[in-house]
Amino acid sequence: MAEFPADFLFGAATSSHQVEGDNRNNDWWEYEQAGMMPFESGLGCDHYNRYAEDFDLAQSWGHNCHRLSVEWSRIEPREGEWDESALLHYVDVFEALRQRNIEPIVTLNHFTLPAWFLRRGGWTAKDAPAIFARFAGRFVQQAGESVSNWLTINEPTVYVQQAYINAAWPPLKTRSWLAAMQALRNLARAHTLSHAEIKRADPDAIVGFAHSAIDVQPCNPQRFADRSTSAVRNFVLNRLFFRMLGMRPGRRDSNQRNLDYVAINYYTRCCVSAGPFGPSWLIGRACKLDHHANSGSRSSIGWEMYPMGLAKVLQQFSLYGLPMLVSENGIATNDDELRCRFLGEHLRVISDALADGKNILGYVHWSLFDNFEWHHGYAARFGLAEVDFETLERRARPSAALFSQVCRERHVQDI
Ligand code: IFM
Repeated sequence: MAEFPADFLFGAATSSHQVEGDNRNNDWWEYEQAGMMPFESGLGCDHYNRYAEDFDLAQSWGHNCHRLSVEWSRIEPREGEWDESALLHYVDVFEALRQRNIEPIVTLNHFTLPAWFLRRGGWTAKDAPAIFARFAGRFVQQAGESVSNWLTINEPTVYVQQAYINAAWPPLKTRSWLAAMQALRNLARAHTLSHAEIKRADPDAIVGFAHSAIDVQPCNPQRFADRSTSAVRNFVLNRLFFRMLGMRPGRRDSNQRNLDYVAINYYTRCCVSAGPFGPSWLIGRACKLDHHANSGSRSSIGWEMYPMGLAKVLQQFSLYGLPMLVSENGIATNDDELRCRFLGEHLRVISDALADGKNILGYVHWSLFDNFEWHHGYAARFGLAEVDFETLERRARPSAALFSQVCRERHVQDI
């Protein structure tokens, strides 16, 4: 039987644009209204108004932490103009969690940007890091009293890929390699500056950023070319951003300067084969996986279930010598039995890692309930609770009960 310590954090995550609804001042909304995105977020899950009942659900399931993000475009709808009612809203949201004995883990930027910020160049603008840090400092000072666990930015490497390489998210750029590098560098700087601002406001706070970790493997380990491209891809996807923060595996003292813990969002693996010569030759091509004998079940958006990869990324990121938090992990599926299996297998990997001496603070499942899955719209169902998008009614899935049992009993049985 796999065990978890009494102070281990167990909870679920959401993000503002995916659940709040009616986020009219951000880049996504602008692009959605202009017909440039495949789906519209609309009313979302109306979490902006229903947060109290949603937190009742989390409390009833025994969650002791909850990860959510604040919507910068509500708080600063025009450059330099602050909306008091939005600030007070988030103060109430954090208080509502505290009243339920749920520790808030708050992300300051989860992909969406105020429309004005994107118009002036988004993350590629020279002064973007300073502007974000100004927002972070002011928000934490004015609304952050009941929060002591912050994540500055969600998945910077995913953001730059989707926004500047794949043309999937605003500003819909294709293969703009230079802009992508500029944005990534500015995101790293934004993290460092806002980390300092948060610490100035609350020296006891713990501050990280959420990293999208992927287990990168060579498609054919016997082929030198596959091994080389997979090493390069692993560096680009898993280590480059940490390097931009000045972090090196194995150097705890210098690593602690701008990061208090490593937050890992883990979903799947990627097998890489060397491709034909071209701009992306160095990072190779992700193979389709079907020809791998050990290929696992797929989510409704095609991601392979691969719990062993979580063990590998926990090992890889433990080398930074900081505590780790699994800040997202979940599966898009309508088959809740598969979700139960996914949960059980990933939780067992975490408890094995704990038994092996790894310093893991907690596990946060993505997501509390079904929500707006970006360019996949509302069809990708990640929730512990199902949402009926006609009535907005939430219905707990069996996986919510299974996870609840783990949260309460602090162990996971074989499923
Ligand atoms: O829904 C997203 C989330 O916004 C960031 N991490 C991955 C999730 C599933 O795709």
